[in-house]
Amino acid sequence: MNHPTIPLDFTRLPEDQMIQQSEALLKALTRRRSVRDFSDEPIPLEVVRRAIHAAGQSPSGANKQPWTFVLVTDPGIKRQIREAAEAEERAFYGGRAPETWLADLDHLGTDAEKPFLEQAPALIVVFCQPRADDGGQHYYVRESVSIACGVLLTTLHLCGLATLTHTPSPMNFLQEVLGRPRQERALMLIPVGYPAQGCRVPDITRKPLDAILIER
Ligand code: IYR
Repeated sequence: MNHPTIPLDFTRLPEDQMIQQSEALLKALTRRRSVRDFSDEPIPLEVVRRAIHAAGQSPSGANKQPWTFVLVTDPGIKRQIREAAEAEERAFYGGRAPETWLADLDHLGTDAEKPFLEQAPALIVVFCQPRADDGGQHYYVRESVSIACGVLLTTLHLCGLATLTHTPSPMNFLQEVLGRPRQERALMLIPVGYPAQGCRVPDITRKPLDAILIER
């Protein structure tokens, strides 16, 4: 066993600062909402690139970092993505989805129309790499990439940008439209931008802490 190590770069915070920070982050994250009505106003793309860089710091199985983020701003590519996504969504809403699933979506007011795929100034398509380019094995791929998506959504929110996690299913078309290698699989499509003027969101609540936390 001879693996190289370096000293951990860790900042020990005073307890009052830890508490303050945890309260501030909870407050900020309580205000994150999925947005489906975007302004077409441009956003600072360097913020998005840096958020992707931050997401790339996530832990991953055997540190294989099995993710690719494709940042799409080209209107022609956005239109292609919208058209292909809406074709899948029409099949979903038009019969592929079970009645119970559609009933569960009713309160969100979603349908097969996805104008946000063109309105939002940027789309981030997150791909999983089940294997490396050279055929090497990757591990816990969906877990790893999902963690990176969480970091990405959180970072974008804290940097003042609205997002949506959109998952048209199946998402194979994204691989084709974006020219990604065969082994990559799209996991999530994330429109990013400012909310449209007067944007409204579904009236939903989150579970209270005592409904999601068990302490032993
Ligand atoms: N992918 C579809 C349907 C949909 C599914 C779930 I689960 C949602 O939380 C929201 C929507 C769509 O994007 O409309």
